[in-house]
Amino acid sequence: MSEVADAARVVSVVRRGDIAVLTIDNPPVNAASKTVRSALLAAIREIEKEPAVAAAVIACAGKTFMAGADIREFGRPIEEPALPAVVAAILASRKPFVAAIQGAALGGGFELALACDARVATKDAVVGLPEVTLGIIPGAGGTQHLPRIVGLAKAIDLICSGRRMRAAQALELGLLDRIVEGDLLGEAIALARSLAGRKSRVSERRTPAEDPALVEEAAQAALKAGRKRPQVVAAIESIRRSSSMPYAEALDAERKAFNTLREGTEAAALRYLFFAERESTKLPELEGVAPQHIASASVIGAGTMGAGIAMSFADAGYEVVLMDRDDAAVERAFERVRKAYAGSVAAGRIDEAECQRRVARIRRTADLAAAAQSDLVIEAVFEDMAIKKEVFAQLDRAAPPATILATNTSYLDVDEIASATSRAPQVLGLHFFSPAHIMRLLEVVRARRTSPETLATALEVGRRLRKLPVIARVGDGFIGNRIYAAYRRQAELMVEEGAMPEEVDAAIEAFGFAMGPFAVSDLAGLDIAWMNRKRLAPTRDPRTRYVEIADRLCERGRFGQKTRAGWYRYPEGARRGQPDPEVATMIEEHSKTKGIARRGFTREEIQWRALVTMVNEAALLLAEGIASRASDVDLVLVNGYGFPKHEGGPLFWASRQDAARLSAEVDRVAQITGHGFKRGDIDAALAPLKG
Ligand code: T1G
Repeated sequence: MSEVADAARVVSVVRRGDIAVLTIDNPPVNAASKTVRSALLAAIREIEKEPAVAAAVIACAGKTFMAGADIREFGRPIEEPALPAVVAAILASRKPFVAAIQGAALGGGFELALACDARVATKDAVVGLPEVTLGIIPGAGGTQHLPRIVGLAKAIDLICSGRRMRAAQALELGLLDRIVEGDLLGEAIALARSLAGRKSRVSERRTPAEDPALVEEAAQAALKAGRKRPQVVAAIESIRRSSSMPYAEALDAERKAFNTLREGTEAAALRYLFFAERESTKLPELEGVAPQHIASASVIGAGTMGAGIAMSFADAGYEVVLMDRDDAAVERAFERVRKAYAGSVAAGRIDEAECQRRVARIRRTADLAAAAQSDLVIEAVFEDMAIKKEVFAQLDRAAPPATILATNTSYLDVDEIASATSRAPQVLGLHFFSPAHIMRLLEVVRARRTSPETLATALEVGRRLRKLPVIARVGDGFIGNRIYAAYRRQAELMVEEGAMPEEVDAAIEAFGFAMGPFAVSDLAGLDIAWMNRKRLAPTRDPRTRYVEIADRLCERGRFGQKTRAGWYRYPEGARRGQPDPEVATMIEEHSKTKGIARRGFTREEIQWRALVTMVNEAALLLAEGIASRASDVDLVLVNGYGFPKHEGGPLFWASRQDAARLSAEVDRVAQITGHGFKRGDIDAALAPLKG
């Protein structure tokens, strides 16, 4: 198709009397691709020459306004005209422009709207500048135009958080001129007509004067929340320039900062994760498979996980039943749920009315057969195979034929659990992460006989819960726990060889994890993994290296934070664990007993050993088909295990390392770990990322 035809396809211009309506039509989200930019610029220049045109409206076809620049173009030099040229053309025009916003006006889409003289939107529209979530800053005037409307402090808050605003909030901030209930385009045309002959340019507004202390406070809060990431630092600097530097210079500096960040590794990692999230639920065998309609859900087991899962469903608007073996247990859990919702009201996350709506959606019962009547039943009882199989057998007998049964097990064999029922095609794993009503990640565990309909239904439910569903096959620990177990074991081997827990944690945190493996173990509780080790002990190969230190800690009742002692000790009121000389002595004696001469570790060595262990385990489970693609593994580690987002996940990180070094480091870990270490085909695992 010729460029002209292409341009006409994505941007059409229709005259409504003296108003020109420019409509962008570039499915699925009207991204500002090169073709859209060229066509828009040509159209703006065209109507500029049209004396009969008094004003213009920019609108988008489909369910959303422009959702920003075309992120797919970011990995290569941006072709001209770039979006700033389109923004500049609107501002330079003598004719007023009105943006008509439905769905999402995000990033470059909102920058385009900000360049217009006025903006109208539907009430469910969202607007925002989420660029920092992609490792960049707004690059088409956002850091110069937004502060001119909302002030420096607010602009810092909105741009550095990347927060999306509902239309009502945007109207309050003066970012919208009207919210339209009915005919969006009609209202936009009427407003444009009323502005004819009067051009107002945001670029000519001055950034409102503000108490510097308030601006500084906003900057410090943004740096803290944004962990001082380079894009947050650059955003604050650029926003500040909107009041300290001439407009054209500040705009130029914004673009330079945008391009520098765009070409950086952090932006590449965050782009990779953006598209990985959109790929994670796609499987060829699910194409055209219609999900079952799920109106109600039940959760069996009202422990911490069960209560959190019930809240997730209530938050998403589902009627949900919470069941436990006796009324007292269910009521205790329900009290915890009420308290959690009251906390959300107090924190301003939801209002009282919404709190009451969510609480009212959660019914309680001690009757399993009654709970089995929902469309979807999720079991979250004690991690014991016999107990789970008994529960599934009872549910299978009581539930209607169409009901889907799911287990929240975090490592047990879902095929074996399914074998306790007569409906294996309707059985799968839904592995939530604690706290279940907060953590986005959801491992959807597809058992051998899970049907495509059941899987498609689970993915749809996951999306409706606003979770990030990632498909895993059955295998010990699925994707996340399996990789995490290998990583934690390597960390314990390093402690046996000479490092101290606090050294390993410091190295891992320096790489970007929020917490190192020993601090995480103490937070999660050492007793859970201990039970699992005891479960595996009878089948453990005596030739494999095994570090008994954690067992010794548990035998002494040191289960972590909950007993104020684990790998660290937790004096009254201490937020972080403190190294404990008693543990240091235990570790040194342990090495001596094993005849291991303790040695020093550099931070880099600790990091590489931990990371290549993760990469190797990921390669193994990809080869076994436990995960469908490398990016799924990265999503799991980033969203469920604290792997630093700006590194993109273990496999994305590995794809950026020198292959020879990577291979040598894996060889070294193989040699040190000894018997039982299985080497994965890392080249094969990374090939899709290097394509
Ligand atoms: N560029 C390219 N593709 C995009 C895209 C974008 N900006 N946004 C979405 N897609 C694709 C996505 O990959 C998927 O593709 C399909 O559209 C549907 O998306 C200069 C530099 C708009 C709220 O950060 O938040 O502007 O999988 O599944 O759930 O300053 O998409 O079907 O092949 O997410 O309805 C800033 C990103 C860019 C917004 C719709 N903009 N998008 O959600 O659909 S940076 C953003 C979203 C920028 C300027 C800077 C969401 C959505 P496929 P989807 P959805």
